[in-house]
Amino acid sequence: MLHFSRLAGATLLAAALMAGTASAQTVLRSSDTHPDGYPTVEAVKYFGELVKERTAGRYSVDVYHSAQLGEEKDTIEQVRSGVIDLNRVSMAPFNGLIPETTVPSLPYIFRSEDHMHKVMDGPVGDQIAAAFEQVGLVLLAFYDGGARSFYNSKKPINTVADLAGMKFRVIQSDIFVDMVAALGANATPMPYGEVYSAIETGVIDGAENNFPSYDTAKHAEVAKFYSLDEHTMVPEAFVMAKSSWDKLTPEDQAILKAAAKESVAKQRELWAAKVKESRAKVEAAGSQITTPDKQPFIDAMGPVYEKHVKDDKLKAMVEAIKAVQ
Ligand code: GTR
Repeated sequence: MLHFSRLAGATLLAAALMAGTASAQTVLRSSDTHPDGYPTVEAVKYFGELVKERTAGRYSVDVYHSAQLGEEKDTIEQVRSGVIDLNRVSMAPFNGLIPETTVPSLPYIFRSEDHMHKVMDGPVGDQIAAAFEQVGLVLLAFYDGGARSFYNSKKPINTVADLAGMKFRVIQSDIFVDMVAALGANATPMPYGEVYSAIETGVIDGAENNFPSYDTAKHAEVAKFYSLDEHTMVPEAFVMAKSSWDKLTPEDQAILKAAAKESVAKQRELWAAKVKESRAKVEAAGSQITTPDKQPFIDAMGPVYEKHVKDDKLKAMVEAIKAVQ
């Protein structure tokens, strides 16, 4: 009898311990400036589902979309210090912090989306990913951010000369400031969330972004002239705090890496569909899209390359990108 109850007790204890382990859950918090449903938000959610499934619920991901945790620059600091675990941001705001991110942010560095994919999926992409470690981050994935183009509330832009003296909000990166200056216009870096009212009140004439951002941030409502100059194709970055990463076992790290990789294919699919949907939506709502000859825009970019591609490492990266067919 005594023996039996001891056994029962031990079984109960083991069961309790197992239950304890099974219910030990870590929720990883992830930030995104975009609203729910946006391809980057959905891709990170998909990543989270895979992680939850493959770790039997030990890890899950909560996506704080719509800049609930702050504007991009602030959330970059939060993820670096480990206040948040994950972050999906453009690569451009990293330009001042991580020199290697300069290269894919350069104007007209990519010939096409296909070229960009080949570069980011290849050795140059690996080199850029590795550089994130310098600032306390682990790069989990590069996502598509399409091509960025100018839009404004004043007039259609068909030539570089049409931009003269106009005022554009740019993403917080010196490359973007210098690019706009090289085109004869004025740049004001400001957080994404302030752009709508800055255009509406006339503080700026316009901004620059891809169709899904132009649409979902409602900038199309206040700036109906969209000019397809496609000046940059800067990819998005999905990063994890090194401090959160280091808490994972090597097995769990492998699970996260694989899930992130799978989320890239998903994001690219969602992205392609969203670009079409957003373009159709803004056109139906009255946006006027012009398609300028890109060559004069490309020709104006010399000073940007001279200033931002100075050291041998970056020069070699630019050459390596050009050589990718
Ligand atoms: C979008 C990008 C965002 C943010 C935004 C901006 O294209 O996906 O992460 O950087 O542009 O211009 O601030």
